[in-house]
Amino acid sequence: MILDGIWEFAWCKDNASVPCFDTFAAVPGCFDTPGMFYPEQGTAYYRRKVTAGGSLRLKIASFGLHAQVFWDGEKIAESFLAWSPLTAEFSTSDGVHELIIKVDNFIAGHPLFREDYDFYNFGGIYDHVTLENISADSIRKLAVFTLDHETGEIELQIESAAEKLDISFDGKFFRSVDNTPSLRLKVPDFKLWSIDTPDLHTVTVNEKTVTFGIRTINWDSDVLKINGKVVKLIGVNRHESHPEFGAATPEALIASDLCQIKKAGFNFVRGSHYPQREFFFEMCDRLGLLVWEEPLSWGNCESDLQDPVFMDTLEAQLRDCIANSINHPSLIIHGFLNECASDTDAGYAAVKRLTDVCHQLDPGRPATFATNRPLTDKCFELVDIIAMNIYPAWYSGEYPCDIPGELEKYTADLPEKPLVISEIGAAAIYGDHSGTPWSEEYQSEYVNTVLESVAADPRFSGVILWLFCNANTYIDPVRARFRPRGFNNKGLLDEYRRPKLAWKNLKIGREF
Ligand code: ADA
Repeated sequence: MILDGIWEFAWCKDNASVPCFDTFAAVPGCFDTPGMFYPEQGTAYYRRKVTAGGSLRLKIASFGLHAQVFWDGEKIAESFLAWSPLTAEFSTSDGVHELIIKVDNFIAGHPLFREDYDFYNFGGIYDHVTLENISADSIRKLAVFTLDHETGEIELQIESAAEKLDISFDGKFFRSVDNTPSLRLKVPDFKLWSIDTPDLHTVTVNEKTVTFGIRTINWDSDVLKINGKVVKLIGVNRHESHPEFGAATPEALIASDLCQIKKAGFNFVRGSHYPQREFFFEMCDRLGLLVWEEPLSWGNCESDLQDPVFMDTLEAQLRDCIANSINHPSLIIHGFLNECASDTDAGYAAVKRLTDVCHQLDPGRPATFATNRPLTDKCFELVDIIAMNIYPAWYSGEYPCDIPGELEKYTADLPEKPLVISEIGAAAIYGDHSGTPWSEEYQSEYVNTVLESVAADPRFSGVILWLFCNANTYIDPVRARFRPRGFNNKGLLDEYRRPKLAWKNLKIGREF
């Protein structure tokens, strides 16, 4: 049962006041968008009646920043893992019940979010709220791993108390087996998933069906391969953000963003800087767009990396990301810790810990983090891909600057691993045609020079432009100098998806 819709709504400036339900709000929806309480921090209460009974699983697919769930007045779940699903399993009598979701967007005291993060973290319920009946025999986990793209051999990992497992592929019965946690088999009549032919399969085990794709990723030299073929990533970073909807972007908007990205010739999207929604992955699977997902973090200094609460919460979210996204063939890179203190011992320990988690839970995908200190980084030996955020001719270097020359600085003396520019870009204010930095012309020329330079340089396995479209930031006197209008203006489109010259004149080379 999907519980989306218009719920009763109450807003409090603090966490403790008694809520007064004097209006209504949409679920999914953010409460700190301009039509609501932007840019205040506070607590929102969403309330509705639900007719249900038995053993239930309630799921809030994505929220921010801190959520608590009350069923008939009793707290049944709480989570600080913003952007990840929150689930509660519980039993209740048949009848009509009261459901309240309490969400706040306080930054102080949050285990993962920090005031200096360079994006506005909206408050609210970002994605569907669902309720389903569960039984003791329900399939609790069904994960598919491609073992061999030539034969279509896969491994199924299953968690269930059911005695027998009935397996079907693409709706056709395949085999019944005794309960087992792991099973290797060959998918009948399999088709490979790739960027150009994103063919998908379904597997059903008892009552549960998941969609998956058969493809392998290989990174044992200095190139990346998908299904044995070298691939050069050309992509954009994307924030889940829109001035009217906040992070609760409608699925129609996500679909249109991703279709435009694919149509423009890109093959890759980095979900910066938090877990991505299920719908986002479903679209990328169908479109043949490759994805980098990462848990919530940004620019973390040594003290964060040494803080057990921060690190434990981050690891918990990384584990969740991997478990939730494991079946999506579009997901090809597990990331974490964007621009952390990776030139320190604390950085080394943190990157090692999270890389080990990725390798343990998912040996079939490479793990990495985006560094902003490529010349002094200590962690390249730990990760599978070297990924660097660099901003020549924006934060460094003379204007207009020799971009190919700048790129060369970063390629010397690196271990033999695929090398990707995980962020590069320049800001442009929509409508500024002065030709100087901050103009559409400057950004357009910059972006095409970057694309051409990376295409021409075999040392790079890809480039991920910063940023698909403008995204909200917090507004304060210091930020105002770098984030005019309260936006990160490096979008190739503006925040309403109006294309700037850079998008209209994109030149994506054939090599990609
Ligand atoms: C960093 C960071 C991005 C954004 C970008 C910028 O590289 O990873 O989130 O802040 O800089 O626009 O300066």
